[in-house]
Amino acid sequence: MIEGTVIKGYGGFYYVKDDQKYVWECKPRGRFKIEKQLILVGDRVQIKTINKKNGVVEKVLPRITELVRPPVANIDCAIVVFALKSPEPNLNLLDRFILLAEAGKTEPVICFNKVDLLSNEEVTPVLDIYDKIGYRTIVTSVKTGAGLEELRAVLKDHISVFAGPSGVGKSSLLNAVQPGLQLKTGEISEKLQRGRHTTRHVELLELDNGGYVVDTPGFSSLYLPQMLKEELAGFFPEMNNFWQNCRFNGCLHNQEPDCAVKSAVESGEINKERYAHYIMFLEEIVFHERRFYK
Ligand SMILES: Nc1nc2c(ncn2[C@@H]2O[C@H](COP(=O)(O)OP(=O)(O)OP(=O)(O)O)[C@@H](O)[C@H]2O)c(=O)[nH]1
Ligand SMILES: [Mg+2]
Ligand SMILES: [Zn+2]
Repeated sequence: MIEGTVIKGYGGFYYVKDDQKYVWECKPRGRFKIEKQLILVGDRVQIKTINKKNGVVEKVLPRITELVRPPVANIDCAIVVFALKSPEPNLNLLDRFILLAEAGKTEPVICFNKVDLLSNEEVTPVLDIYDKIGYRTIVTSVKTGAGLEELRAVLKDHISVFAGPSGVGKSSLLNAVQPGLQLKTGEISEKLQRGRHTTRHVELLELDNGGYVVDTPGFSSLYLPQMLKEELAGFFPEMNNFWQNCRFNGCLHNQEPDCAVKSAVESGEINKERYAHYIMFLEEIVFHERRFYK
């Protein structure tokens, strides 16, 4: 048996890199299908080799972390990439990505790319929202090289995933961070102002500085992770300083009277747009509870 890491799944095969950095093309053992066990990129697996090139995945070792979207295992750090412009950042989607990362026990780092397309005054308000909450943010440009050194430092010695909508520059950033990767990148369609899913597969790449990164195809919508409505506020760190002062225990910061979180929104201490997303997410969770737990 050889142990290795799944670096890619493609056409029914899993590509497993062993500790000598040799890549084996593997089929999963038949029972994986029966037991509906999934093999994810990032998984540590044991394989039995058949010849000098092929093997069979016999066992998936226990995962340290697991992200549902994008589907990857054993990641420490989720680089949530959004373009500041072209395509316009969708902050509702950004907040969903952050939530997914945190629910998957993975630290989110927000990377605002394409800063070359905006003036400083245009960048500051968006950045401020997330800086103030305490999220780690990086502002980058593949065109000017801004922020790339900082991004490299974040990736060093970590296993990170690049996630975000299509066309925001995930693959371009990776190419810039490590010349030689030669990942395919795509033009933004002028008419739609969206990418066209240039990256088609989830793939784990090894960096020269000791880090590993997963490039993923972008997506434009995202379901929330499964959780109880009472848990949601815990994923909005800016609410932490306030909810102890709500009148009701178990206040959902929605319709309840004397809610300290709502007061903080009114006084501007909590960002209104973030709060609006909180309410939208809350309604989504309640809707799912009604459907599934009745
Ligand atoms: N102006 C500007 N354009 C950029 C920057 N980074 C990437 N682009 C352009 O944005 C387009 C999309 O880049 P990709 O790297 O393919 O985007 P992606 O996020 O990997 O997209 P998918 O693989 O479809 O998810 C390309 O035309 C890039 O040249 C940047 O910093 N500034
Ligand atoms: Mg890409
Ligand atoms: Zn409240």
